[in-house]
Amino acid sequence: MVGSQASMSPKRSACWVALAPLLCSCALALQGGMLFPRESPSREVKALDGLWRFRADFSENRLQGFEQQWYRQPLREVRAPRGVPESGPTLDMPVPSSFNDITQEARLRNFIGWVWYEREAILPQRWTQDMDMRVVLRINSAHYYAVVWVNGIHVVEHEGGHLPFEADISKLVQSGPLTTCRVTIAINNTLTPHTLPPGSIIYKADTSMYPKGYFVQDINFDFFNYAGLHRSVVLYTTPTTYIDDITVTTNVEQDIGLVDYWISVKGNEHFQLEVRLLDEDGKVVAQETGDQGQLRVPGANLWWPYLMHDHPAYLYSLEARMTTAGPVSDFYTLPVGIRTVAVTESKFLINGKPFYFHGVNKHEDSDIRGKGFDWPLLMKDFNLLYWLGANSFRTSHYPYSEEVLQLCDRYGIVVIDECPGVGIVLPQSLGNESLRHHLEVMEELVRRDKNHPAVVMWSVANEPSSALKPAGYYFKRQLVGIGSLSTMTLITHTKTLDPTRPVTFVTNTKYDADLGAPYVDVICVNSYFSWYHDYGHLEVIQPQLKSQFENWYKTHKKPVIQSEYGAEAIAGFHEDPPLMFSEEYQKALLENYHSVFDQKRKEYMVGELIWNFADFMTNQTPMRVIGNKKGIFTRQRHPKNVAFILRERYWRIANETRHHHSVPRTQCLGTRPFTF
Ligand code: BDP
Repeated sequence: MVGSQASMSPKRSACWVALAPLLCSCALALQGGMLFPRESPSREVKALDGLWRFRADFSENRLQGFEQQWYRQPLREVRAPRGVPESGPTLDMPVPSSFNDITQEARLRNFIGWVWYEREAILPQRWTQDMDMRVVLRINSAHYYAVVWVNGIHVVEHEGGHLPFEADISKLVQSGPLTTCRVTIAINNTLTPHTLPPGSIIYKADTSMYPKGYFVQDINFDFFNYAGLHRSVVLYTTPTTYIDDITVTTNVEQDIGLVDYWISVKGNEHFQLEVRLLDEDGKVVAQETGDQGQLRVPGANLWWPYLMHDHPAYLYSLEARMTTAGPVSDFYTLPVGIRTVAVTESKFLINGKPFYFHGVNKHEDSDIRGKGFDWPLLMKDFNLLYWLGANSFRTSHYPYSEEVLQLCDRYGIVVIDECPGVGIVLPQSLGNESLRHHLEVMEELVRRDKNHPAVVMWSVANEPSSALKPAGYYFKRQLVGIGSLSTMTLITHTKTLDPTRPVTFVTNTKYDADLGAPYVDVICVNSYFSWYHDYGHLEVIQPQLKSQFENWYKTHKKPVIQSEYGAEAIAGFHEDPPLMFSEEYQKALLENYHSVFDQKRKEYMVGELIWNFADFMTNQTPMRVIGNKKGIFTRQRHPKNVAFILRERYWRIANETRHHHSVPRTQCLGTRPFTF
């Protein structure tokens, strides 16, 4: 990679500098909600999926696009001033998709720096003429840092590649006789020690070995840093007085389902709210008025995980109807699952019943699309999860698309919702600057996913260097100074945002050295016995795994999940006796793990999540053969032999634990509202 600087426009650095005091000064609470854009009688949604014009800024400093203000006129018409070389023609780029694997250009696949996306959207006339309508531009995922212009006017910037952000563009599109608007999005995929995930740009200054200005992106996580517009970009409308956010928490008393709700309305202080809860047959089972209240549902159908009940994943619909004295009204419908979550010293309880996670870790990853959202892939994955008898997954190692979580709600797949805190290994990634950003990402994550019944636990990180001294403070749970969010560290902060769900992070640190583990609700441990050490020695797995469980439990007296374990197998490689990378070795390794799991799940072990659901792309290294091959399915979702072993196991476990019909006692961790 050639270039003197990978990343930041002056604008970008300025933005980060400007954010710092804001975040320090306890003003972490985000402005406004992030309700999923849904059509309703008062709301329209227009997806801007399809082909966008695309140009990567290959200039040496990667700043040509900013210097030439590519956002000011349609990208295709940009003519470089005399003497300055053209940065190249535009390409057609599909959205949603990563850009990396779309073309045959190696330099685009490995590109670091700014890429530019642009397209026109045709607006219905009423959107531009009805002054009682808001028009909002929402970008569901732009990895990693994004700057957005509409008709050449800067409208929003956002840091972080996995969570949505929005701009109200009503004024821009309603200021003249416009029928189209031009959306330009510049995206920078550079990772620094303070981004999430972190990374470092390494400059290779030795010109006897590298071309002038050569640099590479170094990362400490094991998946390819795909970039681009990974999820839909949408335009949607609301009335000018509108339902901005809804927060729902649920509880159960005897056989009565309790749905507490808080609704925030923006645009006018004078409004009425009617809230109705409908069952799956469309019958109103409870109603209330006002912006907060409790809906009581006698004989409630609870939301149960897949394979735990005959009718899993029961969803009610919460219909919110806001009216004002004038003609404006707004409608929003939110799916609601009534369920409780609790953790004891040795159990994870859903609706008061012990829940055992038999599931997978996933990635958003596939051929050609990279991390681009794709409905056929998603449905295939859910069909495979059902086939496998999996009841859960962890969103390793970043928040997945909202459509994924909606399907989990509908199918009863339980989710450990992980933020992009992966690869936090350098001491500077455990400092205040990183922590501030991490707290904000947790706010964005909880704000987006708080209402999903499928989400039962937050994971704030994967395998951080939790033995390093600053980790104790970084992950801490106690409130150090009342009234100041900046003094709350990661786990406290997350628990304040959502007192109803347990919080964890996933560790691979030794049980007696982990400074963050005292603050989690559930111990989640990754281990790779007989893979990353004692290679080839399957016989060490059982004693090592037993000590792992016993040590963690003895030290912390908390339920334990085996959050990762696995072995690489290249589909079609066979060896007997088993050798590493053969399907037989993967099978034998799993069977050794399973015999220990079967002892420990009678005690305090509450879950096993295989690494990984499917093979996935990584950086090129001598340890990886075109990606990580620890999938039980190939990247194309073909089963390896081990998928059948796991299928037999998961169905057997499910049959031991299904059919819990009795009504649980109240088991919620709390019912306070969120603090947005
Ligand atoms: C674990 C990481 C995961 C890796 C896996 C592996 O959490 O992201 O892909 O190791 O090496 O430590 O396969």
